[in-house]
Amino acid sequence: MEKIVVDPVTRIEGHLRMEAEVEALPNDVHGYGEVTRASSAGTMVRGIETIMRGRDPREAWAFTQRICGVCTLVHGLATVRAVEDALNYQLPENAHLIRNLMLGAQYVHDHVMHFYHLHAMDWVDIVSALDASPADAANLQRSLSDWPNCSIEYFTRVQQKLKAFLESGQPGIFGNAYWGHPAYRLPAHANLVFFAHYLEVLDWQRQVVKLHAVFGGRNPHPNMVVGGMACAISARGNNRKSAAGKDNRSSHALFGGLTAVDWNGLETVRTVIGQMQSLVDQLFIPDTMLIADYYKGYRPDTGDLNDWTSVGEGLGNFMTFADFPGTGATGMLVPQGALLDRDLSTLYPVDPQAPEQIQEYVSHSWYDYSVGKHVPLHPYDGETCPNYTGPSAADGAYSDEHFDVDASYSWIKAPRWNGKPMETGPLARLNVMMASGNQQALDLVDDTLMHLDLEMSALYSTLGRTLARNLETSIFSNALHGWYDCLVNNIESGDLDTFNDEYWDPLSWPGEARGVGLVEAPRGALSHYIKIENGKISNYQAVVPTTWNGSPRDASGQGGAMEQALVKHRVFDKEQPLELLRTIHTFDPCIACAVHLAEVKK
Ligand code: NFE
Ligand code: MG
Repeated sequence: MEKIVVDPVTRIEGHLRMEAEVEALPNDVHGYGEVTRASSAGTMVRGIETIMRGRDPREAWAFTQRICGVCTLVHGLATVRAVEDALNYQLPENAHLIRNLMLGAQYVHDHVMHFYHLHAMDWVDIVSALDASPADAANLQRSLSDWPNCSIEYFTRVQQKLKAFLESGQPGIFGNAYWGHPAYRLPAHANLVFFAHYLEVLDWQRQVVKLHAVFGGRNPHPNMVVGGMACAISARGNNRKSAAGKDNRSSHALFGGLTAVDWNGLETVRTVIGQMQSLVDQLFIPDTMLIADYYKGYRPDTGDLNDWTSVGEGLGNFMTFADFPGTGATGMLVPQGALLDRDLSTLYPVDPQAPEQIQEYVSHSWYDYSVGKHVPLHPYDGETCPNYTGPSAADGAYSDEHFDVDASYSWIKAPRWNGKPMETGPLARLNVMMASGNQQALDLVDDTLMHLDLEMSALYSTLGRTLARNLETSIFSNALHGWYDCLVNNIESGDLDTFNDEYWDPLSWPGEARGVGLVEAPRGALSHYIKIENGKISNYQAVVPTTWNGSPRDASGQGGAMEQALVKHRVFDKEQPLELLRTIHTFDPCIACAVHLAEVKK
């Protein structure tokens, strides 16, 4: 047995190390080996939870939101929801609608960015685009959709740009990859099309973040507020009274820093929603289908030894938290629940407040618990006591030394639902939506599998996880229109309320309170747990999507979804483990989130 170590894994947020134990392939198969066991480690410690103690719960969101710079909104949202849960807040409908719009826009932005800028180069060989015929690229683009940039001249210019960039001697973001690896299957002109889209999506991102700026003042890290949204609506530019008779602007003066949303702002939001929809429909989904078409099935004649629709499943256990209130038959666009062993016939209820249901282990993480290293804790009673026990060089830097996975090897804790490791994220959501009868989800999956000539089992794989992320994006880009129309209807009928100030004064709070803030973040189920005593935070714990997906082993040795997903992967070249990156990236791991402030080395 040998180990392949990828450290750091790039094109992710934060610091991740993956180790794969590999056995040699049988003599009749070319290539290096097959993965028998894998380990994932978060190699950065964060201490957000410890700095929350003693703070005012109303300002907590501004700290937690800095947990991450990719999911720029969700931790702030989880915090305000946790405080609102603890204090039994009722929110005005407009606050829910604006939150839905901001979270929905985060999904579309984040998923599209992940695909083109973080994941695509696992499938697309940028350097090969230099050899492409621009005419073939133009033909391919025209066959995919009505996207306007499809001329031979356009792809000629893009190719010249790529050539100048690579010849500059400073290829920057394209400098360090496995270009030329035989597991790349796309023809050169398809690679050129993807490079063009890489650049186009950079520009698109700059436009679509404006939605967050309109409602939250800026992006990343838009403003939030406990009790609603930190934006006052100024209908047609005057101080119209809300339906409740309150002056909408003055109520916001309570917390300062307000953003005023006027009709120009709402028009910007409408434009952004349209830009999101057309990119998803005309670029993102067709490109996803193109990748899937090339990468389904075995192609052992090449250097690609894996069928990407059959490797990379991971656990087959999925969990979601409910989100997008006021939408769909159940009142939540994403329902809450758990599925085990791919069985969509039983959707188990999930209660994040139940101590026996959600527990975090630190058996193989660099933390101690006062109750003992192998006893799990529910997050309300969670503890963050770092205890780094190596392996490392004497100065604390990482070396090539392999982890001792029987001891502690990660800064990520190991959360479990009813003792089981669960996958969260797009594949979990799509499955839970299907299990709960969401027709759009069922149709999307049916149509896609039929188009690609694949069975349902193909969904539980590396390519299936990418399909799930990209397909669900159309559910959210569609839903944005409905939330926008509802908000505009409310405003036109005089309802300008975005904020409930009923419990703003801490003197109105009980001596002790606790609550959980649940969000379905782009990467999966997110929960923040808060305990409040005498107006201050007495304990705070965040259990994050990548904490679930990227967890190390628990007390009984069960690994997390990413560890499990690498098993059975065939690797062509141990110096270029492209195959492992393909699957790791399908989880869109975020280690900044998972371990929640880099510790400055003394
Ligand atoms: Ni830092 Fe995050 C999302 C959250 S993931 S990206 O989505 O919450 O663990
Ligand atoms: Mg945590």
